[in-house]
Amino acid sequence: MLKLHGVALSNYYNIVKQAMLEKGIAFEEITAPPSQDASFLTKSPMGKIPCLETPEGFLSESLAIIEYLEETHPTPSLLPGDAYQRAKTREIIKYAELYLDGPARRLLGHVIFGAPLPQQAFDEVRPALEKNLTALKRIARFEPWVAGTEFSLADIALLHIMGLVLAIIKPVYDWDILAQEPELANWMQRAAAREHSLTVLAAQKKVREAMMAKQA
Ligand SMILES: N[C@@H](CCC(=O)N[C@@H](CS)C(=O)NCC(=O)O)C(=O)O
Repeated sequence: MLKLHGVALSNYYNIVKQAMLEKGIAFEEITAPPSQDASFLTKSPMGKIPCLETPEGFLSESLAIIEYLEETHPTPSLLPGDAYQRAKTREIIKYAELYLDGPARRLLGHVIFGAPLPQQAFDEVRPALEKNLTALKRIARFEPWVAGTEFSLADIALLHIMGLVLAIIKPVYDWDILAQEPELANWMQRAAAREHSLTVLAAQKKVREAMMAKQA
């Protein structure tokens, strides 16, 4: 059976987990935080989570993993049938990863682990996110799903990446993107209401609350 290594707090872990649930793939969850330990680096060479244990070996990088799952378990499909639309779907995923998660993550240590607020990141992240969200809106379709009429990997990726972005920018900037972006807000509500989104987000909330209780 496939084994998904990581922790439910991680948005990237949750992207892969939801893709597996949506596809009805049987898998086991192995709790493993990110680590630079030699033994973990043999599984995930950057020490990041998630990684997937397959019968042929380990795979890291969530996009590579979900593409593998799409090829090995083609139904139900989470990518459009048309090559151009498939590429547009991957384009949204890359935008979310590189241009939303990337900048927001610079403030993660402060928000999640109570590290000092890095001033340079504080000054740079909000303008970067404003620019990058404008770019994302140019390719997002919300018809009703982000890449078009079908629910896809782009919805899963954007849902969990936006979850991280919102959890960071609210406390740091008191910035409520969803109040400013009704289309994005409506889409997010729709995406978060799906059965498997609810399962994955509930598991994340449980871990987050346990962590906060420990820190208090
Ligand atoms: N590009 C990677 C990003 C994964 C990632 O950044 N995971 C975080 C947890 S959400 C992590 O492992 N961070 C620890 C680190 O960067 O060393 C992917 O798509 O899987």
